Amino acid sequence: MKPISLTRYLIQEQHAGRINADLRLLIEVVARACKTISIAVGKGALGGVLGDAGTPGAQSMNIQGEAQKKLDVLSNDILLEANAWGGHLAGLASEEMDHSQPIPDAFQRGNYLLLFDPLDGSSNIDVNISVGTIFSVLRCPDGVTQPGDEHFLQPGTAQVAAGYTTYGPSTMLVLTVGHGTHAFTLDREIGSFVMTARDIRIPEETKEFAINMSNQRHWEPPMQRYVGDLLAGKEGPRGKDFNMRWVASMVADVHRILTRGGVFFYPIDAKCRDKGGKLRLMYEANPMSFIVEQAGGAASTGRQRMLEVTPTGLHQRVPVMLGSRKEVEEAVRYHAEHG
Ligand code: AHM
Ligand code: MG
Repeated sequence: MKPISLTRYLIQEQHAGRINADLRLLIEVVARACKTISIAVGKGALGGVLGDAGTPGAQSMNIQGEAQKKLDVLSNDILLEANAWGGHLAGLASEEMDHSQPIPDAFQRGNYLLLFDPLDGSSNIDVNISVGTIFSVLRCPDGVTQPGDEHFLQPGTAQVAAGYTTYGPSTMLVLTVGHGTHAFTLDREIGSFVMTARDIRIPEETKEFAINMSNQRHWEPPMQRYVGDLLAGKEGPRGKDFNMRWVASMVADVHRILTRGGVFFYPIDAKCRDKGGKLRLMYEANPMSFIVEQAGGAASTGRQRMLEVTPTGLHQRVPVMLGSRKEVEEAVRYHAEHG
């Protein structure tokens, strides 16, 4: 079969009545912005884009109190600029911005809301390890022309599209519009995303898990017991040996899971307990959970299906467990036993 471009795939989805022209064009704009980010990431030190944002002694921080990298700021600007005038959005929200932004009066407005983590895994930028962009698309509530933060607080089940781009050895865009999860590889010579995996299926079972093990002593008891049983291997209650991988870029870890199965965890630990977790519901957990569910996997907080969490804040954090369905269910079972 001749490979098809992202553009052609989106047109086919539109003709099949699964997306409208506005959503198609919105996704095209996001994909174009990701190509620009890919070029900036790819230049690395040659582009003068590595290192921290701000000035020495006056490090730039985001709303989460995290130090921003130059590429965090640049990627945010690229996505904002590209999407502001597209005509398909009513508003945008970013992990790097305190509040959402309605589309200015000077531009044509549309009916969608876009949320993004412009450069996830940015602690990996300076060491040349994969980073990525994650995005989520919601509908703007009827009758709202100037959306505020509260209009973005919709559960993950309300997403109409979600995707991520991973800037690794190759740049890949993984997308769902609610009809399966598909992957597109950037053909750098022709400058277009080409479908390289249709209808990805995550194996239901796995022998590979991803977690930051250095936090082990800070986890809650069910997580301690669950991972303890994985580490016990063949001799333990699980009766099989598990392998571990941790890139510390969620996009790269999730991408591996979509490719060959596995489970990803960022549980609550003593360091992030007050905040509710480390990863963000609206920019990371929800879009990734939609993508994973559409590929036959599962995603949970440990106590609730991720996509059914009612958001209470734009930058809300949650514990995350997602990937191979049966293994996520196993981890959830450990949590249920602890109440
Ligand atoms: P970021 O959005 O500030 O880059 O943080 C999110 C990242 C995830 O990509 C990754 O899974 C996690 O933080 C890594 O955390 P740790 O450094 O604790 O291993
Ligand atoms: Mg992030």
